[in-house]
Amino acid sequence: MRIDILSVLPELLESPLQHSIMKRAQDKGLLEVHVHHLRKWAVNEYGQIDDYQYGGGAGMVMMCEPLAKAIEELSQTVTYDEIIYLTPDGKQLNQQISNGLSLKKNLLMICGHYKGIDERIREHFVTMEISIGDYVLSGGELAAAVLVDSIGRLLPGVLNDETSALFDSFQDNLLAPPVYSRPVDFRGWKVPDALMSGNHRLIEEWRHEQSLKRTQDRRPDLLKDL
Ligand code: 6GU
Repeated sequence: MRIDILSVLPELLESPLQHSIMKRAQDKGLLEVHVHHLRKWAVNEYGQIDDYQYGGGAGMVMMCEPLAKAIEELSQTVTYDEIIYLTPDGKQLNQQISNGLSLKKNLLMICGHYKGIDERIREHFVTMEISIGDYVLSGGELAAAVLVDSIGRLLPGVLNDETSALFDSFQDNLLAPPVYSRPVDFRGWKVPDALMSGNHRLIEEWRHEQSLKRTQDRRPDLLKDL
């Protein structure tokens, strides 16, 4: 999969995409991420990409021209399956959306700043608008990093058996069960007997029960969705 990202703060995207599982995905050639500085398509020699909003009011708007030029130039070499604008008024990201996007070949992500991007870019270029939750971030970069991570780890071959996405919370609308490691007794706090039984069926039953209980207690809304 290839992901292109348009940003005015590409530095914010570097670290999250260059370590751990995202690094492995790229090293293995399963994921290619290209971050483009929007200033490359600025309207003048001062690197301007934003301007005041019509109608007045505080806050700048990211202008049409740099975004349109960037999208059109990139689209000459890549055919995008989706052009995604990261915005707090988009559809809230969930595992289903990430699963769907992980099946695509080419994605373009646009990170907003200031008051956001000119509405005409949303109308004429953007095919999907995504928010990562009901809170405000300073810009779309951290949201784009979250989205790339959630998609990238689903690509076939990125995760190994141990980290398999099949066992993730949310993949089956259930939260993950509690986990324990050595020692079996820490300060008198014991590992549940079921996990020490050596009986795989008993262990799986216990884990499933715990998942259900945890989901009922903490996220009853997930069970309603089933
Ligand atoms: Cl995608 N962008 C910004 N700026 N804030 C957000 C967000 C996105 N999702 C939640 N808050």
